Amino acid sequence: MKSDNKPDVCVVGLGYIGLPTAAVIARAGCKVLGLDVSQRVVDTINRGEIHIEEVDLDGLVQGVVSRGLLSASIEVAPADIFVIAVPTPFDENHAPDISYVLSAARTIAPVLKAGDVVILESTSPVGTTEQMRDMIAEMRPDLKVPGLTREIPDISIAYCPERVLPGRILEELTNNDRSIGGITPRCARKALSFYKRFVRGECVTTDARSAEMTKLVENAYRDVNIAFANELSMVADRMGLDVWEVIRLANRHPRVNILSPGPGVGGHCIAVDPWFIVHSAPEETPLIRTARGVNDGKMHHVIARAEALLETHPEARVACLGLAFKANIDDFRESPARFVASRLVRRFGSRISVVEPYAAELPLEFKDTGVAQIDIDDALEICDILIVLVDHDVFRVVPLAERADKLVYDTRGIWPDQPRVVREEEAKLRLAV
Ligand code: SAJ
Repeated sequence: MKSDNKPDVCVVGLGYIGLPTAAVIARAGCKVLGLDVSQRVVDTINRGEIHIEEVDLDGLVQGVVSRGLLSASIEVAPADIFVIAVPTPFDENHAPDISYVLSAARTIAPVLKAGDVVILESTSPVGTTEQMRDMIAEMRPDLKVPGLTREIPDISIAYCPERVLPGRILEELTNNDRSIGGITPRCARKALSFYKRFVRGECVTTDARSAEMTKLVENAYRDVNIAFANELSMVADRMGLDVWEVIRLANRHPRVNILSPGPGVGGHCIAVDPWFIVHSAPEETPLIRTARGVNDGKMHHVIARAEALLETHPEARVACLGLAFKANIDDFRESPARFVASRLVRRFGSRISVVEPYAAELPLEFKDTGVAQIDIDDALEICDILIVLVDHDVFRVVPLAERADKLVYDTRGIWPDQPRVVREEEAKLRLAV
């Protein structure tokens, strides 16, 4: 550590979590080296630019790079703190793949020295931090590692999951509480003193396995609760009820807080992490597994209803509003809206137009389908049917007067004042689905 007492930090993985994290640590005055396997990413960051979209991240990265606090490389270098933020996907059987974590550990192991702290932030199945520790121990028999020595270990290893919401990453990185799980209590304390440098939220220490499980539980909790809302929406469709009205009323109960139905659950966290729990305890997780099924099933329900609506109006021109996985962001990965729109395009071709103000161009699967990307004003002018798939603010603010004569299938409930599809239409849809 240098004389100013600020540790040098190496952040492994410069994606949606790693880059903002690296930038925030650099803003706190630490010298940060960001490590990535992509030369393109490294070059972009070293120019002071960014390769992902996130509110205010461009200015922050530009600032810390120009002040010499953040630089990127594909080559590891010694540091005092190592933060690993690499992806943990799952395979076709929903088994978690921690190979990127282990490969990150392999990368940093040769440069570790006594006093260093290694922190894993990637969402990981329980036990991953210990596996990472074992790998480091194997590669560096000269170092005493925590949990495998009776003496004071040379290095500290901890798990500290990120909790940030895309679109609010910088704010949440600093303000959210953090759980910090050490392989030993001493490891947790070492990691704690690092996070205190840039986190204003409360940092709570625990053991690594509990912290790993906590992260999975947070996202599974949300998935299960969204599944409840989505199931209600399908029940309401069957019964000809307005689910939004029912939820609004039910939520007036002081102990009821039902989330919002939508076209399904997207993103790379909530639809993924519950599987890590199911994979570890398949017998004990019928609820979590079923919730996943309900949320994935909701996409197919939306497709079936939209198809029925389009079939009963063969002349109608149709706009799908939104492709992003949620409101007001430009992230189209694992997006139910994108899945629904592409299925409709495949079936109905150029009858469908897509409105996505956050996309400069439509994703690949829309190429050569004859589908047009139009803006919301054109959609309101030329389309007879509007299928709301994302609750972007630009859609939400369209006043009733401009859409009252449209047939609307609002999967997000953004227009509670929209006259319901006439009773006859509803009956047809119910029969069709
Ligand atoms: N959604 C609904 N109805 C709702 C809320 C969300 O259908 O009432 C849908 C969204 O449209 C989206 C999906 O769920 O498709 C997920 O969106 P989200 O905003 O709930 O969450 P993410 O995936 O952007 O971020 C989550 C967050 N986890 C929790 O809120 C427990 C975030 O704090 C985590 O850091 C992030 O996962 C992560 O990286 O794990």
